[in-house]
Amino acid sequence: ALTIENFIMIKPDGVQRGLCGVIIKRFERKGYKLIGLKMLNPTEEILKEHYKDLADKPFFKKLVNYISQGPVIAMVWEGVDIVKQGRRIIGETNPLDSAVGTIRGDFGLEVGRNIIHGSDSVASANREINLWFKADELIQWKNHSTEWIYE
Ligand code: DAT
Ligand code: MG
Repeated sequence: ALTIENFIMIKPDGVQRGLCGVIIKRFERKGYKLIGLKMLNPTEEILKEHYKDLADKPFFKKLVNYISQGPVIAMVWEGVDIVKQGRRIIGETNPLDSAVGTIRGDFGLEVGRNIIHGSDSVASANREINLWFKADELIQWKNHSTEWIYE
């Protein structure tokens, strides 16, 4: 089982609505390991870099304004298949298309208030982790449950 890392961010609506605990719990209970976490007010600069692939989209400015209201919770989660499984835990981009049981499916209604970000590939996860975190902000630790989560 190949262990990888994923960048997950609770957006300002998730923070304001008091969903941080339940969101973190969904990754924790699945067996993933939290190796980085911080609250911050993101600058427009970092958000424009983070979402640079969407710079030409008509919703780009609204998207950056929404998340730059802050604060956000930026996290790095580690474990097998965390990028793909993270997308499954989060749901579809539009909360109305997201299955009940996913974060967006359970807690959201609009694409412009979809609560959480998760990287869409291993390459973008690595890019986003490097954008949001310094190396010394990632904590390598041994979870005592590891041998009861992994065979
Ligand atoms: P995701 O967050 O599911 O990876 P994305 O990377 O395509 O989705 O887009 C990033 C964010 O941009 C998304 O979470 C919400 C916003 N967004 C995407 N498509 C949109 C649309 N059609 N209208 C408004 N906002 C949109
Ligand atoms: Mg995306």
